[in-house]
Amino acid sequence: MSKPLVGIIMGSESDLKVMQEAADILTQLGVEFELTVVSAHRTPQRLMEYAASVQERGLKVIVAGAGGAAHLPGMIASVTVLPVIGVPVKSSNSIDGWDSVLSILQMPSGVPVATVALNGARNAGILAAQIIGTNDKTVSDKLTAYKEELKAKVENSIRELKIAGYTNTFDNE
Ligand code: RP5
Repeated sequence: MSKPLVGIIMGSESDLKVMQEAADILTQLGVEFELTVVSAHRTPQRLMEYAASVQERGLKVIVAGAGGAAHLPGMIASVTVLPVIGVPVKSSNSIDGWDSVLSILQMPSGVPVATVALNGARNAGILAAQIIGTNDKTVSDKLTAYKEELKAKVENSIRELKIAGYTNTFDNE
């Protein structure tokens, strides 16, 4: 096994049901990753040590998920210069998800976090792979094949709707 290039972290093990999707798509795209819990509020020392170690351990991108008062992605971004992708999680302590979205999204100038949609861990994984793919043709080829699959699914649903009898004057052949 080669060294992980993406670090997936989350504020609590309870976030794993969402964050697993980032792990799954990275596995599908052949990108090595590591995954652990780092809590900004419950283990602040670990947060600082983790963030300080990422570059020397060879990671290239961090995917960080948290819910409620979600400070983990922003605090990691405050320490490292690696790109940080934030995943707002709709957790048990979240009012409606907006608390987590805004905590991760509304970063001060100078400390960006690339924020995906609420529970959007799959997109976070894809974005991480796209960053890795800028310098890795194997990964970028897998991403191209993945996009082709997405296109084929849409084309298939267009055919099925036609077969089901829906009028569509746009795709008239
Ligand atoms: C956040 O609090 C975590 O990221 C999690 O989304 C939420 C709830 O954590 P638990 O109480 O389930 O451990 O810090």
